[in-house]
Amino acid sequence: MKPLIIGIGGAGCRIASLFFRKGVSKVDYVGILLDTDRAHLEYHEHKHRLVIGESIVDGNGTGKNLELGRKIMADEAIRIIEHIDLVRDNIDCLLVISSLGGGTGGAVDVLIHEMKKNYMEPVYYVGILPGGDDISRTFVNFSKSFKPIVAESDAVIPVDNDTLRDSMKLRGQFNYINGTVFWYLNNIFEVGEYRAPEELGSNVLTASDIINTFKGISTIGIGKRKIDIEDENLDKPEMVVSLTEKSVKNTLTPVDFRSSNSALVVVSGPKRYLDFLGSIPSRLWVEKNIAGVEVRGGDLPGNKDSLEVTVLLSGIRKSEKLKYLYKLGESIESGKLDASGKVYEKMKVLLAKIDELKTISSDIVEDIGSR
Ligand SMILES: Nc1nc2c(ncn2[C@@H]2O[C@H](COP(=O)(O)OP(=O)(O)OP(=O)(O)O)[C@@H](O)[C@H]2O)c(=O)[nH]1
Ligand SMILES: [Mg+2]
Repeated sequence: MKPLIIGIGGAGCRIASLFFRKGVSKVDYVGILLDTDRAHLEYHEHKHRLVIGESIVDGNGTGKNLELGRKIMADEAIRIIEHIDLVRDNIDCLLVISSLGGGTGGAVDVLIHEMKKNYMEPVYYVGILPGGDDISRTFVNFSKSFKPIVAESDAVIPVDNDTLRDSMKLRGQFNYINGTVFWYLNNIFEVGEYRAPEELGSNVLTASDIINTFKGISTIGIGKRKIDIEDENLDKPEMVVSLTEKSVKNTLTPVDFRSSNSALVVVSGPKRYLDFLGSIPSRLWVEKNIAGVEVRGGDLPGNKDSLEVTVLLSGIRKSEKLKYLYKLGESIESGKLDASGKVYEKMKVLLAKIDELKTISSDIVEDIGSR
């Protein structure tokens, strides 16, 4: 499946750039990078770059000012669409990547609205959630940007930096997280991009399987296991099921995977591991464990020394983390929470409480939607 990737703002451009590297994927990714910050944009080598809002912020970024970002996005939407048209070639979808807490990145609903008017292909969105290291302004921006972006996009994948962070690392967290985001998304986009008959499993997925699955709030999970010689005698379908269970707990943002409406599983690994039942055990397990009944599955023989189960979960109705961040942003904005205080400390305490109170979790989409 070939997306046209649009990286916006600091975080969005850094993640999008990973897709434009040569030889990292079966997919021939195309796209553009946009930022209000000239210096940040010039750092990237990609050919198709566009500084936006120069007449307003003179290439200096918005400084987390969402109102400014919105004004710029509205002024520049048509010019951006013209640039998208320059790289648009045989694509299956458009994918916008940005941070939900940035002044530039949080303003993309305006652009996505314009894109939906111009293109037949679905428009997906990947958004970085604010987290532990961020200033309170980013939480406020998130609570203002999330709902309009969900409303404009065909599907949204939130990315939780706090979950994906490597606790062993002191530096380079963003690089590490961005690499993970690339890996997870690329596993899904490689579906349908077959180069040789040997790559075709017994159940073959195509781009339309993804399009039919991918709707509303979504996430991707991966369960992976290196294969040892001793593994050859183990029960392979059982191994696939256990990696599936791992994958739904190992997603880009913590969600209640059981509340998903649709899902797609891709099982990849050495052919001999897929010959018997392939992705079927994984698909059946997901079917049994999510609310919806729409589950698609396929296998990708080929690669490597490991068995990998990638799950795309869509139409998610519950995520305590999203709900919590949304409320946190609102509380700071309304002055209920002291914005100068250490947001993260409070967040940790509250998250612990939420963990205890999981039973009173309610529907995030309806909850946010009813405001
Ligand atoms: N995963 C990830 N998160 C990032 C990265 N850079 C910044 N962030 C997060 O993104 C948010 C800040 O957004 P930026 O992308 O820097 O903001 P922007 O879209 O450039 O908007 P401005 O306010 O105009 O600079 C914060 O929540 C950061 O923690 C990155 O490279 N990777
Ligand atoms: Mg910036």
